[in-house]
Amino acid sequence: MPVRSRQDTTQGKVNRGHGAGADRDIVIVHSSDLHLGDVATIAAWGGDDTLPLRQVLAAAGDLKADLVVLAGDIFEHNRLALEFLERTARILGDSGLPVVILPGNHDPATPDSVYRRGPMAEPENVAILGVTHARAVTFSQFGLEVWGHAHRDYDDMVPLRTPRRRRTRWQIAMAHGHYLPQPDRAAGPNPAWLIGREEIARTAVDYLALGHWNRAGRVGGPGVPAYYSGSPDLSGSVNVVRLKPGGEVAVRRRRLEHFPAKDRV
Ligand SMILES: [Mn+2]
Repeated sequence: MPVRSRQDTTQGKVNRGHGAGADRDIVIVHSSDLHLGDVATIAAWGGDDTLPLRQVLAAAGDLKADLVVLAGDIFEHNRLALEFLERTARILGDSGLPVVILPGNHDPATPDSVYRRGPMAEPENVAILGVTHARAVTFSQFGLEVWGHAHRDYDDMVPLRTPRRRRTRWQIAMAHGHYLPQPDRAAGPNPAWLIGREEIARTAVDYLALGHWNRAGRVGGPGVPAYYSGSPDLSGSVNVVRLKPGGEVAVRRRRLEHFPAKDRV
């Protein structure tokens, strides 16, 4: 495998789009929790083991999205066969869409991760936080930075620790964990990877792309737009984020053709 930079730099990799400009909306498609390789659900996908990924990318293609962000648990676990990783990497590469992946608790960026063992990090249009980029990816043509703390092992951690200073006009964060308005981490047994309302506010980002919940929905306070996308097969949708020239951020859901919504949002 090629040695990759772990620096937070602007570089050619994934630094592409549909012809930039601050004079039009920047369109971002957000999904998470695809759990590819989960044998229990492949049957529900008609035996098609990459269906959720292709559905998300097809929606992004239809929308002429500038960027796709996948907020963790793209894979069910880190032991998946190389053949499957090769197939998945090819689907991502062939999409031609810039994609930023944040490893989650099911697919953390361990030394034997799905993101390191196979070719997942090889397509030019794919960036993986914690693997190809330590903490942030910059898309200078959009004046946009995407940052997030990857899961790097199976232990608990604070997904929104140490928010990153804004360096660009637009800033998006990604986090994979469980929202609890006021987490008290000293108070005994808690779900792991807690994300609190104040931590969300402190990011001061234009959009926070969350993963870990299978249902879609907004969390946090009235300031930062913080959304779970939900999993494709439960939410039946992706989140579509539009960064508008006037500074407004619009978020809506777009239905996926092959996944009827089950979460009644
Ligand atoms: Mn998860």
